[in-house]
Amino acid sequence: MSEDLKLSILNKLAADSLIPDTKTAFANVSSETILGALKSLESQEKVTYETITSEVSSIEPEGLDQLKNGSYEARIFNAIPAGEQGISIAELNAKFGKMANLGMGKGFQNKWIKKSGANVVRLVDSIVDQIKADLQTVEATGGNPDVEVIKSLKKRAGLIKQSKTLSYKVSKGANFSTELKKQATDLTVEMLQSGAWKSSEFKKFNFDSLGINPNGGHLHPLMKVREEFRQIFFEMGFEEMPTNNFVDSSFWNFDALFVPQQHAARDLQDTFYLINPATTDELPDFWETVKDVHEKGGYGSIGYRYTWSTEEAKRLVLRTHTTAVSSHVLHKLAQEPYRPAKFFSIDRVYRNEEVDATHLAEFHQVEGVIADKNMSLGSLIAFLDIFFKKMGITNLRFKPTYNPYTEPSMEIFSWHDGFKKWVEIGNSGMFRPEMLRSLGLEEGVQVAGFGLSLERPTMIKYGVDNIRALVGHKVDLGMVQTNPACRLDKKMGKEVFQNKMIESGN
Ligand code: FB9
Repeated sequence: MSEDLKLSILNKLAADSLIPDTKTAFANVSSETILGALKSLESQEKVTYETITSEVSSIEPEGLDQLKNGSYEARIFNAIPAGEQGISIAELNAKFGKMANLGMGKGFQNKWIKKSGANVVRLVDSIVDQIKADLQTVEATGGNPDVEVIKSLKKRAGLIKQSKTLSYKVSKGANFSTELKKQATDLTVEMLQSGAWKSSEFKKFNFDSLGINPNGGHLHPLMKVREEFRQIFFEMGFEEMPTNNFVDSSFWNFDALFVPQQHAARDLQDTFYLINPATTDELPDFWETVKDVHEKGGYGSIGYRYTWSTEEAKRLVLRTHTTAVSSHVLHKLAQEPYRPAKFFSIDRVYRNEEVDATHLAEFHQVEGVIADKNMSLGSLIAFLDIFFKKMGITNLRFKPTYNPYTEPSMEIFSWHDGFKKWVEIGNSGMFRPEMLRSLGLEEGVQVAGFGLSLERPTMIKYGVDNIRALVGHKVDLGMVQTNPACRLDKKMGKEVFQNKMIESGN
């Protein structure tokens, strides 16, 4: 196809030495196809061309109806009998439906008709239906009437639509000829061996052609919000904890955190226990310290007064919280000379829980721990104020709660303007000495901790009200590919907490 088109362009040029407007010369060929042929002929310098942009008007369905049957006002006028009596508006409405109002409105405007009581009467004997006439002009000129006509028709919505058309003025190029030699697009070994390259014409490289957009990866919204949290933590001087072990022993996930072995959280319906391997071979060297504090207490605690089982502690689990990672890191910290330290983790945790619109069996926990001396619950509250302010969440309130590994513990709430209610945005507390001392941290070192999920803020940020639309096999990849960048800044918090928070069980 395009070869013949190229040939017919060259022949036309040979005949007329100029093609003033390809749209008329090649009426049934799209401007894209013509452009393709011209670009190729231009690359062989056979032709040069200029682009002609013109507006063409096409008549919309409503326009076609008035072209065929006259404008609404003309139809109304023609329906009104001459004379004082005229016709009742009710009759016109009955006869012309919603067009009656439009027609009468224009008729009044054009001073063709007027109201008299419940009727309308003619003010003139005859009218000129300019709308219909203009539409006929558009049709007759193939959509190129003069601007007056366009202007008056554009005043009425729905009659005509204007679209830009491209056309080209083509002239002979420096290397014009009517014979089209197939241009080589590659210098091949055969051409080199045969010497054919000497007589071949090579297609010019088109350096403007756009490359194929490599289908790049897209960060999942969760990962974008995760990145925002990471930046906030780094900003506040936190070190990131290594979370690349979803499987851990009950010892690190529970026992080291002073969670008693018969605690409900350790039950099957809350925790995924591994079957193979079901247990870890050995416990870390300070396991007896943990055993003792569970059984007999110490460090000011009376302990739980039960027989602690190493077998139970060795059972392998899918970690139920990244606090398991915190216990590893705090134990390692205890091996070093004392230093205040801040650590954070953001990664997957597993809870064998009922799945509902906002809870899956796995979610990402965001956790921060702050080890220091002379820290009080007040410093934790003050810290949380600053932390959440960095994502635009203000106006916090704290409600006492219970965690086996922190005392005192607090749920964190923030007032949500949109829902006129307090929304739970996390949990926190001061880690118990039974945990810290048995991990090896010296007397006087306190550790504050807090945690929240990654899914909740992400769902709110991206307006996702069912977690399955955010995570899992039902996610539409389009959402991942097109979701906007994430800024967990002041605006976000305000925006989230002022208008869009999902009415979900928080
Ligand atoms: O994320 C939660 N809520 C939340 C967070 C942010 C948010 O939006 C922000 C605007 C940007 C909106 C809501 N929660 C914690 C509260 C609830 O959603 C809760 O119902 C569900 N929780 C999860 C656990 O569910 C079983 C969220 C998850 C959670 C809970 C507690 C911790 C971590 C995650 C913790 C902890 C902790 C405590 C002390 C010391 C160390 C860690």
